[in-house]
Amino acid sequence: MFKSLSPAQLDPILSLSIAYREDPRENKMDLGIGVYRNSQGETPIMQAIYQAEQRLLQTQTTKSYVGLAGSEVFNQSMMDLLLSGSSAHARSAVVQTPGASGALRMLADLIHIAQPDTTVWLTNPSYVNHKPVMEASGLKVKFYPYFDPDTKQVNSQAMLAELAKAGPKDVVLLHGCCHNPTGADISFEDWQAITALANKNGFMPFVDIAYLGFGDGLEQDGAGLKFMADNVEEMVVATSCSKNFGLYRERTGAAIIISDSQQEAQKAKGRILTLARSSYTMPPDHGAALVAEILNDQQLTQTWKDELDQMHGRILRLRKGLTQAIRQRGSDQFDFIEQHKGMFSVTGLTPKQILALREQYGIYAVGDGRINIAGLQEQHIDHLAGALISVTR
Ligand code: PLP
Ligand code: TYF
Repeated sequence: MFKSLSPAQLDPILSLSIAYREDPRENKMDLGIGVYRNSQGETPIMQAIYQAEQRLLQTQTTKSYVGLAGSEVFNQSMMDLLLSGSSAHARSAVVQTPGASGALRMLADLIHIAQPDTTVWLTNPSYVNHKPVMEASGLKVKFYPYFDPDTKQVNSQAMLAELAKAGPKDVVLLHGCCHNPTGADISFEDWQAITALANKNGFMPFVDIAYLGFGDGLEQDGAGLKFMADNVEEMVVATSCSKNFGLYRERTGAAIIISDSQQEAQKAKGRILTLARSSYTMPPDHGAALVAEILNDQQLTQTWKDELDQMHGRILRLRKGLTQAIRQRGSDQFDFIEQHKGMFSVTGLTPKQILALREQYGIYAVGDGRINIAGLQEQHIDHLAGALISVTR
């Protein structure tokens, strides 16, 4: 049966992690996969998660099934986290999913069922898995102008000019904050302009928000999404607890459907549950149970917010430190790193230069020029600054 299969194409980011692990050099540096690391280079379990786990151990009495939508306490908490104070709250429904990845796929499947000839518009470039997931659901994919390789910021004008051509058969995917891979985010004015275009021309926004709290903090990172949710009739959101709760392997996320009424949102939720039943049936519980515990306890919520703030603060210091170290070497060509948001920056390095970083310096970065700032250790800043200048000279 399987002999006719051709070998699978490996995910470029996951393959990079494997290559890094196999590299025997002691001073190697992993700036590839999007995982937050502390000053010691570790990805520790967050304090709030640790405390919630202790509580769960004491209070959980069964591992029996939860239900197709996962934990409704978690679902409600995610909605509150993203949409508190928003008028969209009352016309939204949430399904717990295995990570944002699960949410992306369920929502893409839902769109395909509702309107099979939909085209999903992605930022150019976008998260490596966006295109494969959308295409696996049977949707067409096209890219809209986003990152300007010269300024290393969003080319807002080109983006809005292209999005003005999207219509009722289109879905426009936006990164809620901390754009992956570039680190270049749209402004609040862009959110307003895209909202106006959606209302005028009838496309549906699809927001993927996987890094809430890593850019400018919890409130500000969700501001664009909340404005849009308040002002459009229909949109969907995929969200993740992988990064901001450090729950990567626990596969914790949610799909949110915002519609013109609670009834319509619930109908869409029902269809997602049918889709889940025909694939994984139910999401894993553990991560969602922890998040629900944290977000429904004032003290745990505060512990979580404080730690997230520290992580966010550390990323800002790393961005500043790296830019300064490069400047001290007489170059301002990487100043944009300080302006970028979240874990990643696309540096503009060519695949050849990225290879040189890896071969000559043991620095692992993604082939498209992306570096994970949150993977950097303070004592390696100088080494990285020198290497970046050397390979681009
Ligand atoms: N969306 C974006 C933009 C991401 O960067 C990631 C990264 O992991 C995901 C979705 C998937 O997240 P999860 O681990 O929750 O599936
Ligand atoms: O972009 C990243 O590095 C993260 C992690 O197939 C990731 O989003 C990378 C590749 C992948 C799944 C997750």
